[in-house]
Amino acid sequence: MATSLLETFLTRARQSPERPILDFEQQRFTAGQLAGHVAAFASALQRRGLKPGERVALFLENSPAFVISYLGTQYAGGVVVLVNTQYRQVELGHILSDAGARACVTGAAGAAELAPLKAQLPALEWLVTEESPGGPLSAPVPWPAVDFDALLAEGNPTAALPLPGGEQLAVLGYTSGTTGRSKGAMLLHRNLLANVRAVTEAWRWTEKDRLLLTLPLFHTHGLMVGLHGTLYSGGSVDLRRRFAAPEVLSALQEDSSLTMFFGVPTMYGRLVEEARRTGPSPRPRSLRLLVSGSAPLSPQLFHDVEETFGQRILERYGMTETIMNTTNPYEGERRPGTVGMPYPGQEARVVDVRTRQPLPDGETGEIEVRGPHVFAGYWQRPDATAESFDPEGWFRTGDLGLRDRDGYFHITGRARELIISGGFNVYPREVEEVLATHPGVAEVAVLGLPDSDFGEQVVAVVVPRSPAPEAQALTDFCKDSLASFKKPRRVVFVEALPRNALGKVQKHLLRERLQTQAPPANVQKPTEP
Ligand code: MCA
Ligand code: AMP
Repeated sequence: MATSLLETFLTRARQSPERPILDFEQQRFTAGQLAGHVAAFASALQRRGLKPGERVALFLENSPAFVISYLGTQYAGGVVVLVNTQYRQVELGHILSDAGARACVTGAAGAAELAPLKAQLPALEWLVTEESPGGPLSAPVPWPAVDFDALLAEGNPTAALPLPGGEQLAVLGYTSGTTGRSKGAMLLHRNLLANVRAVTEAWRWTEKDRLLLTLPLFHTHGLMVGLHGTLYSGGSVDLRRRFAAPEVLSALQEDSSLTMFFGVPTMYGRLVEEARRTGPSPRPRSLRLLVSGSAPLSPQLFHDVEETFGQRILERYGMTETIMNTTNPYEGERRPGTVGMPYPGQEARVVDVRTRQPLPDGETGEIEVRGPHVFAGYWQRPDATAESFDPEGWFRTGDLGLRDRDGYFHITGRARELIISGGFNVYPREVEEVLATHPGVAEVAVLGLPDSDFGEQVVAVVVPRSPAPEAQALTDFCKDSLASFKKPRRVVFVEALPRNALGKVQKHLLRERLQTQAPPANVQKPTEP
């Protein structure tokens, strides 16, 4: 019995090396070719001194290089650190130094973004640079850099290296927190394997399947559902650099080899819009499964997708720390507004937020999960780990919800302050911390408001210092140090923030006020609080 997904992939590749596995732009890889590149990458890393348990950061867009580096790092015994390509200095500096990454695989743009962080990253020794799409390195970087293809050429494609054990650390997935900087969720090889088994079983994923994958590989949804499922089932993947609604819609309508598509609600909203714009077209026949997750899917969008694609979308619920938690049934009824039931072999329950006692069906509390998919804790954060688990091993998700009488879970809110914009998470505090350092900002509160495209949008409510800054200046200020999706889409100036007797900002009052005020643009002049 395999102890890692990596082992399953390598075994399958040995058994059927000619099987097509990955398509990307004009490139095609059979399982045997991919496995050869993975072995070459891994053996080259080892030759260059990577030791088991050492961290390699991937700061890369979707590409075969991502897939090869991901599996190759694990095959070398290393730990993959996932980094969103939109991250800027604040997030990058923190994640790479916290993880103590020894090497980083990136493109030209990523290397340029990293360069000013040299002093902050003493553990980082070298870079692997992938040429496309930013072209070759245009400026010198303060680390030795080896080209990705040159690194592959250094390695041995037939190397048979020791396989990682199930208890070994495979991935650090950074997840933001309400307090302080983001934490690295430690996922072990056995977590990855247990979850991919559960997902492929629940969705009847087989070697006949072909997935259209446009989700970014640096997050759980694209990587640990899309890519892992493909590798485990023996199916194939049509991997795209990014999501573009016109291309995805035509592929789903015209490419009869595709059987599955996974996305966040924003993607489905855009596909429905695109289908309305282009007019009636044949309904895709081969497509057997559309999956939505990472953010709430509205019942309206559920019905719009059904009308457009003739399919009831399957909504599921996951987290970086736990990969996938619950899923609507593949064969049974997929209910809009619900996230279904626990995957096979996993547990979920709802507890009272104060007493932590389990609640009866129908009552709202915090969702907790338990099972072999749940991570091993936060990297070098025993305090945060201890706070997240109860003594019986239940993990506190921070999501509020209920289980209905039929056993379906519903997510009704969040116990933590989290904005989910287009499937990307934004913690108000990290945006507040950046804005508070702007000389024109006396006080600031950041919150999420509904958005028709992204589900929620980041809004900053600012008490300015005189002279008041332009809203655009504050947005640009955020973009300089944080991922662009975290920048406020709307900046509202007020004279004071509403506070309670303890001095805590009453965001619910701000939210109520702002929701009743339609924004004339993304900029508003100072108004009464
Ligand atoms: C891009 N922009 C955004 C977002 N995405 N702004 C707010 N929210 C967003 N989600 C901004 C960019 O910063 C940029 O701003 C401008 O939009 C255009 O950028 P572009 O890259 O062209 O955007 P896009 O292609 O339209 O992106 C939309 C997207 C993308 C395809 C929906 O956001 C996306 O791939 N989302 C999926 C995220 C995901 O995989 N989440 C799973 C996490 P400017 O031009 O001003 O710089 S895993 C998870 O949540 C758990 C485990 C689970 O259950 O799955
Ligand atoms: P991340 O930290 O990026 O792993 O995001 C995990 C969070 O995304 C969860 O804790 C939920 O709040 C949210 N999430 C994931 N799937 C769903 C879903 N189907 N419906 C509502 N929220 C979801």
